[in-house]
Amino acid sequence: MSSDRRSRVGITFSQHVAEQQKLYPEATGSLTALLQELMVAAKIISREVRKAGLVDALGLTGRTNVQGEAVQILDEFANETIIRNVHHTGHLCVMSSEENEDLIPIPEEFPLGPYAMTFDPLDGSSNIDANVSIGSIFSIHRRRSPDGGPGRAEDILQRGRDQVAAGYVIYGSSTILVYTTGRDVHGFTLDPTVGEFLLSHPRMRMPEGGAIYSVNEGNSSGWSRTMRGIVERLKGTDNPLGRPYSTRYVGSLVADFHRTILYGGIFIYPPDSKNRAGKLRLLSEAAPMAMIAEAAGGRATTGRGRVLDVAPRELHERVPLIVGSLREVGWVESLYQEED
Ligand code: P6P
Repeated sequence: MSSDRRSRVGITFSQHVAEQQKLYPEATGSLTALLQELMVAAKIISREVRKAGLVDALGLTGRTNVQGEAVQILDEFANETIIRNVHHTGHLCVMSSEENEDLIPIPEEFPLGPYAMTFDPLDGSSNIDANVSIGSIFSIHRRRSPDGGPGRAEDILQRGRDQVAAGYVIYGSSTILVYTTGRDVHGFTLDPTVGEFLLSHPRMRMPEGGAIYSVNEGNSSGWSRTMRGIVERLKGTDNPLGRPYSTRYVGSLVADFHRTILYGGIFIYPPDSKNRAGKLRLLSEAAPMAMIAEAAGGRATTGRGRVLDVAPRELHERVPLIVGSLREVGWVESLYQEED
């Protein structure tokens, strides 16, 4: 590790974002402050996730969310924690959550701000009871509607390429934050003894190629012929690696993505007979992960085009996601183009 990288490792997230802010002359400090508040929420969620089994916080609430998914107790807790930690800060004009059918307005008693945030409060939550890594994902855009009044759908329904920041927190063997404001990708590990996210992965780079593919093959009967052919070739020798890839699949996007950005390879959630547009949500899952992947030197496509170029039409729109190393994602894209 270079001396520059080594000298920065261990600084706090707050110090880091304050330093990053200097790279943007037009910065007012509002995004920095918003990210810092978001990390307070992440620390609270991490504490709750870690002790969930002990305080009977596992299990279901009996409700289902807008996605028709059973809502876990921790889902609700994470959702409320994020909302409560940022809605009064004066940095946001509106929010949207995977757990909420409609926009989340900023309460009238609080000031409005220049940003709009979309988030998945606890992605992969169906894995909670099995103690499998889960995570929070966030995506931040600049407000587009006229200042003054409450934020609107147009502030949320923006292309991924216009995000000003994106990130995730993975609650695994340790709690790690990975975020980007578009230039670099940085990772921070929560040190519970001091209660701070400390820089542990400065300037993360997605390996140009990898030896792992990650997809839920249980859905393969509902895939397109092209997708079935791609996965068969990944298991053989007629692929960029020249030999069979290993397969890893957690079923928690933050875990599968985090492994991919560290080790390289490819993660795929393609359309299938149950999810004809794919299962992952554009605004709260695919677009933030795509911004991180591209900022780290990787690539993210729907199979038909760059994820970051997709113009969202509704809050909970779903898209196919093919993300990972340039070599593997580029190869998959070329096979899709042959299909056309
Ligand atoms: P499947 C979790 O529910 C999630 O939204 C993502 O975290 C994950 O990548 C995907 O769904 C897993 O879906 O159908 O493989 O269980």
